[in-house]
Amino acid sequence: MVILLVDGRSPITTSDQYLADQIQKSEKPYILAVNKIDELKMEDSALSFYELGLGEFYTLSAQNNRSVGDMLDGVAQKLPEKDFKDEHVKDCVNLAIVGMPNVGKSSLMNGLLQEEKSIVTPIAGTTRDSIDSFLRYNKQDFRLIDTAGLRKKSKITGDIEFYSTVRTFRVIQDCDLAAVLIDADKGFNNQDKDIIRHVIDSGKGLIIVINKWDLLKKDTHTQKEYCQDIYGQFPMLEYYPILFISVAHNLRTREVLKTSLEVFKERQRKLKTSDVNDFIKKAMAYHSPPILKGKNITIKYGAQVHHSPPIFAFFSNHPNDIPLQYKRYLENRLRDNFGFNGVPIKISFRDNK
Ligand SMILES: Nc1nc2c(ncn2[C@@H]2O[C@H](COP(=O)(O)OP(=O)(O)OP(=O)(O)O)[C@@H](O)[C@H]2O)c(=O)[nH]1
Ligand SMILES: [Mg+2]
Repeated sequence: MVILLVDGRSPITTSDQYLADQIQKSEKPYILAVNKIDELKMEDSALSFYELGLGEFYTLSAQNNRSVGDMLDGVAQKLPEKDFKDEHVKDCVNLAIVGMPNVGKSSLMNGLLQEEKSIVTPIAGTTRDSIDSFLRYNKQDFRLIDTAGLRKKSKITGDIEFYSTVRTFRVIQDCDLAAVLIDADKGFNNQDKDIIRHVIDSGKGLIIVINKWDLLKKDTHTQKEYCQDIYGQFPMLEYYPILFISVAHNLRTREVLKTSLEVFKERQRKLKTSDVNDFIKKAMAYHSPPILKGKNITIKYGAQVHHSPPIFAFFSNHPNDIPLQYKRYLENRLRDNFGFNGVPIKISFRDNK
């Protein structure tokens, strides 16, 4: 972990910029701390430090011990999570295969393992009722997480669907991205929507996989119509990949790995602060925020403050008054400009004062 401490009373120096670039290249966790901000009214003078491209920063006064504790909280937050999350395997694409019972999750996992020769023995996840397998595809290690099938003579007499939902949610918590399987013949239902919503709300990557495509008569069902039907029910899914496969006929199953890798990489992307600010300027020029109750809303600047999942901070004079529609407009334009296909994006609107 690196703390870059800069002098908040002098303009950005070339060595500040050099160090900021080195820190980003190192991919180590970091904190930018702007020192010598002795009192609240000096905060504004620190705004120029966004230009370093390191995103959010802490202002403090080392001499007066002002806000040093806040910075320490930031340090604690950024420490690697591996100490707390024992089941998350690093350097692996942690891909959860989830969906309603009988959609073909285990079949898909077995199918992929048979094709990719470098199998490591499947091992049981200790806290998730899951079966994990490892494979290598395109020079990348994958950990596939399948929820273990319910035992036939289960002692659980309660609501089986509720039980499998709880397990699904546990698996989602532990992945980088989830492939949500849907039975083509049964269609897209409310439980599928709940699972999808949960994946998105958890900030995980998402791909929709329509399995058993072999069972549909293709003259009446085209992929395009199927997608349109899904978008009609869940418009946000236009920004997530939808694959049509048949595990039984070995049709396009490898697409699941290819697309997963793409989504995994999109989720890791971090945009440069200058690009985000150019974007904000253009988006506002094209379609300015509405004037509400006589308030002239502007978004002054912004940065991507986090990746995996991507989180943006946009600073505005009236962060609490930006209408939902305008927020959606910004998110959609952000996606049109920068991609992030398959990845949930969060924009946090903050006060620029
Ligand atoms: N027609 C057809 N059948 C399939 C396909 N994929 C899987 N199946 C069948 O669907 C049934 C369920 O497959 P599983 O892989 O056990 O499904 P699952 O999602 O793991 O089920 P649970 O673990 O019980 O939730 C099996 O009979 C499979 O042979 C497919 O692409 N086409
Ligand atoms: Mg299964």
